[in-house]
Amino acid sequence: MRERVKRIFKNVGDHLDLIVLMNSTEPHVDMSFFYATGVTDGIFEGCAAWLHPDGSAEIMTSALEEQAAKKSGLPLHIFRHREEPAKILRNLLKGHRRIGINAAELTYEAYTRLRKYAPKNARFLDVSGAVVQARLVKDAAEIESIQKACDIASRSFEETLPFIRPGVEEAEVASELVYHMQKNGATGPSFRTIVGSGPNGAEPHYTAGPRKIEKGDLIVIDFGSLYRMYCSDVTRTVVVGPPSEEQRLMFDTVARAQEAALAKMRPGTKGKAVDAAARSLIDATKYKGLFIHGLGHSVGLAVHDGGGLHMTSELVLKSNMVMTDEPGVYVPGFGGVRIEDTVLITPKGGQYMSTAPRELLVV
Ligand SMILES: [Mn+2]
Repeated sequence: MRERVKRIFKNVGDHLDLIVLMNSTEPHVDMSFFYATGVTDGIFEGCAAWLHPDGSAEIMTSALEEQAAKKSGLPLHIFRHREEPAKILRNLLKGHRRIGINAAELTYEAYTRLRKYAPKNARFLDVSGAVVQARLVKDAAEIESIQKACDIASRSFEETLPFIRPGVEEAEVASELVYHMQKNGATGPSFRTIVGSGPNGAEPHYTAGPRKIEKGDLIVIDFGSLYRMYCSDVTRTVVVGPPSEEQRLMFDTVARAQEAALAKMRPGTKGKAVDAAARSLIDATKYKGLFIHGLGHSVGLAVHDGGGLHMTSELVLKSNMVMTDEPGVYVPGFGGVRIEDTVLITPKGGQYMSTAPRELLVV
């Protein structure tokens, strides 16, 4: 993980003595802790990673997570009761003057503790931008985990398809999908599974509820799995029974927008140009203005892992970034269509990592 730590320091530019990534209580756990240490299991509440400019790192961990932390091969500072971290923090902060913190993920309470135990003349600097920059470009191990998360999600979706039929509740479809993902080796879902049937599909961030699926529904199914702490993010829209002309047109419009964006997903392209490729296509149809969110986002240790591809995005794509390509059209009261894939940026262009069938599936 030395390279990852070095990359964070390099992105900071300024000289720093130390970077501290400090976790609080779930969900206030900084995923960068796992990025920098390479730990792939455990929760690590109240734990911290100490990063040094030479790329080395140390972990302050509770005894609860000692075994998971050991696998990192990094030096450990283990605490067994509540009073111990104070002593460890004071020792580890000693002699450091310029200390980097990931302000985007550090709670104010944890920051106050760091201040308390740091030398009086220490200065804290926010390095969250440098951390995001480092995490945006994935290394081989990260790509391998995301690919596995995509494979599990794709396969589980196909296994769930026969279960989707009139009379089944959205929530039942969601649980069936999560069941298959975990059975296929996922640690769990990477976010709350969305199954939006009929009019519910018009709300992009609807989750899943008691509505029973009806004949003629479009169903937006947005899901992903977690593998070795890495996420996948996929959306498929299915139709119950033969699609109407309107449903087919909506679907084809979104499918063409997704392809148009994919063709732009190559190194050197700005996020806003990728978004525009899909948006201009949709806005040239009767669905103008109904693509109401950004085109995509980075995926990694978090399902929204940093940068995004949207109308004003200045983010420049680089090889080995992993981004979603997820245009949609939402017609209030009628329903929605979204098609989403997790995409690896390669020197030759965007490559779908998720492989679940992409055409309009009739169930
Ligand atoms: Mn997404």
